[in-house]
Amino acid sequence: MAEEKETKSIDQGTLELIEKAAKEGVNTTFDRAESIKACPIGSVGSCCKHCGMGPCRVPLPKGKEETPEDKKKRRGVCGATAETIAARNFIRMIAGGAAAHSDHGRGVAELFLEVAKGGAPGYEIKDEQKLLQVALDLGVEIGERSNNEIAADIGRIALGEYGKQAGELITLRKAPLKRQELWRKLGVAPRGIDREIVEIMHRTHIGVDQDYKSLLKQGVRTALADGWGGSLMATDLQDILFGTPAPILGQANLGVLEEGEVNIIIHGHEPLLSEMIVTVAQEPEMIKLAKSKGAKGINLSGMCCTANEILMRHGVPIAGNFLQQELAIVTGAVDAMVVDVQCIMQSVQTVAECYHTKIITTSPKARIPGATHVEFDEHDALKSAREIVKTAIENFPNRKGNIHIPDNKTDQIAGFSHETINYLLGGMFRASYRPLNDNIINGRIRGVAGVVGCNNARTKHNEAHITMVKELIKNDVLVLTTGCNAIACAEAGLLVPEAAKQFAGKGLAEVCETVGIPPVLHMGSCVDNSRILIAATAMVKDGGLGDDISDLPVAGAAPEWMSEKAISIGQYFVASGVYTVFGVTWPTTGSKEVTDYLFKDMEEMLGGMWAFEPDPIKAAHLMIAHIDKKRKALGIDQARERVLYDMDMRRELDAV
Ligand code: BF8
Repeated sequence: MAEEKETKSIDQGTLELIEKAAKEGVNTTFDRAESIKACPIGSVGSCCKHCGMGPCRVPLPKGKEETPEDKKKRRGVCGATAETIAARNFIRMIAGGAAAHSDHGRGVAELFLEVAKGGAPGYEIKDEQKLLQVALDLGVEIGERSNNEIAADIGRIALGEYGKQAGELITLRKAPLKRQELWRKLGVAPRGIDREIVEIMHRTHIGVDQDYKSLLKQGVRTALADGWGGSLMATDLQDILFGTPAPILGQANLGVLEEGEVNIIIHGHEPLLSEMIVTVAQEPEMIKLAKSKGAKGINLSGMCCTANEILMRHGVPIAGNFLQQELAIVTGAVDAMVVDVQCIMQSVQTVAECYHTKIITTSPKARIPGATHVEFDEHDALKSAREIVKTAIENFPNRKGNIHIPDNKTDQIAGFSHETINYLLGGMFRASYRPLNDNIINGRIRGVAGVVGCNNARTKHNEAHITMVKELIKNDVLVLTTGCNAIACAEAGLLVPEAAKQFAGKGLAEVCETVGIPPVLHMGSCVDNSRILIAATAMVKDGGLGDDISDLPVAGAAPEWMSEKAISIGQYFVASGVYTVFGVTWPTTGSKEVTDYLFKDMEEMLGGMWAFEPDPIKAAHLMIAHIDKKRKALGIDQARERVLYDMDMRRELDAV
């Protein structure tokens, strides 16, 4: 039993709850991952189910090299080759991911416009400085106009970007100039967000685009529409409405649940409703009501990316990441789990039925049979939030008594938006990335890695995340994190400044100590990967590290990815010039041509490319090798060999 437990998570509390679930006969994702085998043909992209003549399976020949004769036979009923099939499947994943992020962005833009027009009481513009910055980015007149007038124009322009038919997305202009030119030259600058996603669905319909290179190019265009379009707008508009994150102390892991309080977990992705729940849970009438039911108070916590959103802005604790969602309910202490969209397992409802937990769905786009539905109305968001919090409080007396909350929680410092990093490094009046660039040039920091993405029930929970991140920081690579990787890092104690001394290499530790930052910087949720793009652009603009993102000593990774969103993110990292390594499994290995194109040819085209390596240590070293390659190309590889830096040497390096 002990051995079996060991294979499922590196986190003690998670293991305790897996065991509790087993004892109580509760089926979880960990059980299903064992009983359901992934289809070996579909998982490598060799199954086409896009029409009623299929599904057509076109597997590689078993146990031998593929011959030209074999290749001829690997076709679907319509004649589509294994390459076409793998590329179609891959870019449909991009379409799914880009749609999820961008539809989230659209929802934010709609609310934003309503707020500007005064139609969404309870919301307000919290970050005026960012409002003005975004106005400048989008070419909105500022002059003597009120914030609401400016915001209304921003909202209209942002919404217009979704349905735009021609030209290119305005926010592409935030990328380095050289990168923008490259996208234009390659014909991958997205026109409108919805248009690119729809075009993937069209091109991958039977009998349309049957050239894998052409299909993959549309994948690039659509992913760019996500990263530099829908996701970027979601982040920017959320910052204006809810505040741009700044460093904040919080806690993480299942131990944040409180036995004596009403526990409400907010799970999903969009902060529109969760922001209101945060407000309502602090209202004296709600606390009074909770006490009248025998609770000491109300304890809010988050799960998955909603958790990151409300942590970054309010310090609300995080109960867990993707693979911990059912286990939170297994504690027996969750009175309500409020969900909106994305990464919510349908089984939270079946697990909840074994305890007393109420699952409350809130989005008209995402219903779960058996759950309570309280539809979020942005025109009266406080009313929706109050109804939800009341439902949770009234459920407190229904607990069944079989409660176990693991005794594990860690401190974390989150809130590292691009603006915050800029400020921390350079100060209010000379905010810049200069000290980061300088420390990369002088070799104290070897490079920067964006490590992001999901958990995957096919691998040991959090293991690849933590192994990779520790290996990177040990080798003086500063890590920027988002999504479920950020939560894993928080749970492992990597998001506090003291972690630098304990886990980072000497150079990185020195810089972290001087600036007072952790070696791993939590930048937010998955849509906030756009913050990493902006940080990379700021590094380029600050000078000394080349003139495009592809020149920077940086790399990206998603060691435990599973969602389509992760594929879209990876593709926009690659298309932005970043070498990007994924773990677990790779969805195109059924076609050598398609895989080679992604892993090799894309570097020639875009300066960034995909790689696949399930071993997190090896993957970290692929990233480090790439970082070193870039250092060499920049002529700063020698700097790392210097041991002591006197002032003259520093000045010399500053002048590079
Ligand atoms: O958007 S990292 S499991 S929660 S998909 Fe989902 Fe993956 Fe977590 Fe957030 Ni992102």
